[in-house]
Amino acid sequence: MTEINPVTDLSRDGNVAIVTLNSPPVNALSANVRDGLATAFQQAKADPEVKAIVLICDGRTFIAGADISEFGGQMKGASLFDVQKEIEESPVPVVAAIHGTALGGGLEVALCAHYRVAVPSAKCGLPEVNIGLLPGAGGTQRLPRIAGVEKALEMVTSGQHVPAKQCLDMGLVDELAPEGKLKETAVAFARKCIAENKPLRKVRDNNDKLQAAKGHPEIFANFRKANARKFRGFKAPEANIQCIEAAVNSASFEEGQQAERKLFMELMMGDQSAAQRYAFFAERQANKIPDVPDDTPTIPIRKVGVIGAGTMGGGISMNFANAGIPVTVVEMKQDALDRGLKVVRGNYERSAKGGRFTMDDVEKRMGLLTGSLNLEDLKDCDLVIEAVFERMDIKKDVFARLDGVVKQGAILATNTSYLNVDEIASATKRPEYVIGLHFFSPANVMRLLEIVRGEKTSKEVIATSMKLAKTIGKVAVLVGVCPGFVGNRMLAQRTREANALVLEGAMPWDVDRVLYDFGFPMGPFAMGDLAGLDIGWVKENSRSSTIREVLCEMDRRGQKTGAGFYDYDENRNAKPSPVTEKVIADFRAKQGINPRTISDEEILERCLYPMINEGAKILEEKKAIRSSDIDTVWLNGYGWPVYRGGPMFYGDRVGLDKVLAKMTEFQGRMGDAFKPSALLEKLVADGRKFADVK
Ligand code: 3H9
Repeated sequence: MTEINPVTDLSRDGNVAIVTLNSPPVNALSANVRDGLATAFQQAKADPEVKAIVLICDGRTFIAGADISEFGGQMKGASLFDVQKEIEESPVPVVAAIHGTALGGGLEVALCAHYRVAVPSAKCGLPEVNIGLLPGAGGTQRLPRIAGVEKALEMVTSGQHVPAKQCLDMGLVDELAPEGKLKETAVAFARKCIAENKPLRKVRDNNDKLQAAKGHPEIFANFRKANARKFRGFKAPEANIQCIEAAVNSASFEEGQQAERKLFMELMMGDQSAAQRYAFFAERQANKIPDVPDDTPTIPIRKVGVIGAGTMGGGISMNFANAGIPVTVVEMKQDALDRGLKVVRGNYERSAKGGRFTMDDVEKRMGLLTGSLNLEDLKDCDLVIEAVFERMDIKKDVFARLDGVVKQGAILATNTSYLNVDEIASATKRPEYVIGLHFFSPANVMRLLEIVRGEKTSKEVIATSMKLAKTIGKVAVLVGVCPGFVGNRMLAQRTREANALVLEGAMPWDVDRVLYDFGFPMGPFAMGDLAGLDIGWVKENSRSSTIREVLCEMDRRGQKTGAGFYDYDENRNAKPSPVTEKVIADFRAKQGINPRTISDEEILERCLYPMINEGAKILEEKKAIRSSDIDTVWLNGYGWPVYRGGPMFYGDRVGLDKVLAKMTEFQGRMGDAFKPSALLEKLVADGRKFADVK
């Protein structure tokens, strides 16, 4: 065995050379890895006894891509293209041995090998689109040559990780190795290449699959049309499509690769990829809690209790059943329990019909859910999550009772979206075991989990909650106790301004359009109609004191009644409503408001800058650990477009001086709701950004 460099070894098994990479955590193609690979292949090829070469990785995965943290800086050492050339031009066959994931540049390296062997649990993909990029090392040119144009389009624009068995079917992988026997199988495959004198198959030379798509521009037109909604606002999917088009229409592989290079560089230098790369690291950074080290002990969660079988409780329960953890769901009345479990079953059956899993899986998951009307049945749960009505007295009562029933050492969590977790904890004798687990609706779908740390919550309970979030596939962000925590606290600013703008002269559809064009999936008024305008509205107490109240009084309660802020047709398509327009005009007249024309620019600034300012207050009060955690909340729970990086990233990009100047102007015009936070003022005075706050 020869150590080529600290991350690369070269060894021999008879006449097969084995190049082994070991660069934790994911063998990303950093300068060291590229140098090691280039040198190892040169040395292996220079050895006259070597008749084939196997490339394999130690650790949990094959190469998971280029090293994203190097992007935007000066590239050092051998280029990825040098490495690929060493492999593809090898005079002896090269076999890539894949386990874990072969992603991005990692798959692009494997595609230069002459053959690929993988274990069944391995996955291959070109996920660059998810960080606003495209596979820039020939991936868009080689993949369609092996998988065909349609499949390649799907893979590069979705970034999906394709299981090894499917890769085998599409020719991306040549042989499956038994689990745990990758090295032996790859070496045996290499020996077969030698014995059978197998050709040095280069993917780049295989044009058959491209021929099939030549002269059929409709393949691309149809694909764009079918995905227009999904790709809205993003630059990378279109650039990926253009690269595959170039593969089909170029005179040579090199010409196609040049087109790929040009588009790659444009994306790499652009704002969207910078934002998406930031979001990638922000999400992972959120797992790091300065005073809760990685080796903090955790509590095993083998059984979960959920109180409440409503929309929220049902959705929360599904997360655990999906992860194979049994759940006891407690309701007060049998019919509410039956209804709740029926909704869960309906959700699962819909997924099964959509092909996401089998009907057997539906039964398996339902089998993990036990309904009960008795709190006592939660006594041996390791974690109980309360999802009852959002009222402090009710929550405290539930917690006091839980404290008496549930075994010592178990976690008691509240799903409150707004209330004071410390006050809830005070109803128990174990406040160190109380935490907020704020799921977002629909709880089985939304990725965000705000984990609310109470004053007394123990580190063990925090570490357990963070780990559990991973188990159930959530993006967790640790936040502190304050009204609305991070997400809803900032949202309240936007809601206030959206309503104020309508009073001053904008129409709900103007506000919605501006936010939709910014990249949100929908604006606040369309969202209100979807959720139901009558959430929290009580007919008897309604005094026509807001436009929303007036609409509810008219039975315009949103999509479900066919009308709300908008009018809806039978397919729930929204149209601006003349009725709402009149309601607004009358309301303004009653209040003595003389409407004015409001620019789109003002709408955007009024909706977003107070949110950014509130984010600054949250940071200042240390209710979030870092500004990127706030962004992670907004990206995963509130539809902030990922290509704009989150509100704090956006503030930094716009320039905090500009945000401060506008807030000061708004404060002068409209009062202290716009008072700039001390942190914002200080950062501007020091010429610093939110990202600099450590
Ligand atoms: C590319 O390849 C461009 C090419 O076309 C070439 C053009 C010329 N770089 O996610 P995890 C870190 S673009 C640097 O928690 P998991 C990550 O930050 C790239 N670092 O683990 C984390 O660090 P820390 C295309 C990376 O098991 C640690 O590894 N490839 C990279 O849940 C563990 O990550 C991709 O986009 C990277 N490429 O998931 C794949 N990847 O511990 C991106 C990971 O300090 N990666 N890290 O927080 C992934 O999708 C997942 O990380 C993976 C593992 C599925 C691999």
